[in-house]
Formats: sequence, structure tokens, C-alpha cells
Amino acid sequence: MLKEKIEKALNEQINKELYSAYLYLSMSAYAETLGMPGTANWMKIQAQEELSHANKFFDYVHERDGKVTLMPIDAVPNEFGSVKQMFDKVLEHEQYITASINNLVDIAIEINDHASRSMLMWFVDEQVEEEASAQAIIDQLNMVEGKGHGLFMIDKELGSRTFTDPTQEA
Ligand code: OFO
Repeated sequence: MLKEKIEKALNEQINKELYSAYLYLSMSAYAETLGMPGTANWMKIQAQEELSHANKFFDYVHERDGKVTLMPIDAVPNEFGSVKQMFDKVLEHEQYITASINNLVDIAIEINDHASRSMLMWFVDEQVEEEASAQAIIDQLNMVEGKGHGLFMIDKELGSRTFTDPTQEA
């Protein structure tokens, strides 16, 4: 049985993961308006990943005989500036999510909830990957200064991303 404090925080995290999906879907739509189909693809797959994160928390709360309470999802921006500015926002958002996951770990430790702490370690590792992949794209965009042939090539590369549910990987 989940203690109330962590149940509430896990429900808030489900909301943050759904907000993340909504944010990246909005970035995907915005990338389409920029004529950047590869970036739009990358963002859309990122949105799918966020849904899988939300589902992992959703299932975990039920596994522990807790109650999932879905809350309203905040509105997301619809404009994100240049491609580089958009990926800066991706990294910033992922850093915010990392802090939120770390806070959940702190709560699990505080209330001696070893099962939640163990489950959350998956997310701690996932956030390292999430931040690293955004940073790697920012580094590439910095190299080409966000324009010309280089930008075209980066967009092409982002177009090759396919969805693999990270929660199902070994
Ligand atoms: Fe992007 O990691 Fe979940 O939110």
C-alpha cells in the first residue's frame, strides 16, 4: 500500500509526464510550421516516450494498490523560436523533470518506501539519457550555427528516429 505522501507525488508526476507529452507534441507541430519534418518526427517520438513514462507511473501506482487521480494538463506554448532555441527548451524541461524525479526519490527515502525507491531508479537513469540526448543535439546545432546545409543534415538525422518503448527495454 502506498503512503499518502508518495501517492500524491506520483500522481503529480503522472501529470508532469503527460504535460511533457503535450509539450513535445506542440513542438512537433511547431517544427512542421518551420518546414523541419525530421525535427517534427523527433518531437513526436519524444511525446510517445513521455506517454510511456506516464503509463509506467500509472501502472506502478495501481500495482501498489494506490489510487490514480488524473488532473488537468496545463496549456503548452505554441511558439518556440529557432530549432536551437526549441532544443534549449527541451533540455531545460528535462532538467526540471530530473529535479522532480530526484524529489520523488527523496520522499521514498524519507518514508522508507524501498519499492518506490527501486522503481524510481529506472527514471533516474532514464533522465541521464534524456538530458544527454537533448545536449547532443544542441551541440550539433551549435556546430552548424543553426543554419544552411548543416541544419538540413541534422533535420534529416532527426527524421530517422523511431519509437522504441523505453519502459519495455531490458
Ligand atoms: Fe522526458 O522524461 Fe519523462 O518527462
